[in-house]
Amino acid sequence: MIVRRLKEIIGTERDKKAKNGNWVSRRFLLAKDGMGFSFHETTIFAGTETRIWYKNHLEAVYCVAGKGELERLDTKEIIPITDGTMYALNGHEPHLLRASEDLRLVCVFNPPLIGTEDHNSDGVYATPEEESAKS
Ligand code: 9YT
Repeated sequence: MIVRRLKEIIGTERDKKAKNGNWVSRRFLLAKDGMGFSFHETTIFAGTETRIWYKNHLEAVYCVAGKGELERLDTKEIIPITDGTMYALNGHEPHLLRASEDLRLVCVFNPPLIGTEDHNSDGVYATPEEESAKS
């Protein structure tokens, strides 16, 4: 059994800050934990817009606090995001994620992240194999 607390993660390698400064991701479970998915708490900072396209992953997101919106780049649909909203990117949908207040999101990825992933200029996370080969 694995038990982890946020205060044990902050400041460690599981505490990943985006290089563009838009978000911080506390990665409670990663590929090396052997669960078959990774599990994160992400804060998207107020006033930011993040381009995302998880072409190599499936992601489910549950908002527990804050306000924002997701704009699908394929359909132009705008989806408001507040406490209690869940969305699942089961079609690898490219999108923009905007926060008007700090958004606190619980996120699950399949395949699991290895831990060092950050978005490239298209908003993509590398495959686990590509990401491992970087270090
Ligand atoms: C919702 C989303 O994908 N935000 C970007 C960070 C990501 N959730 C992560 O790596 O934890």
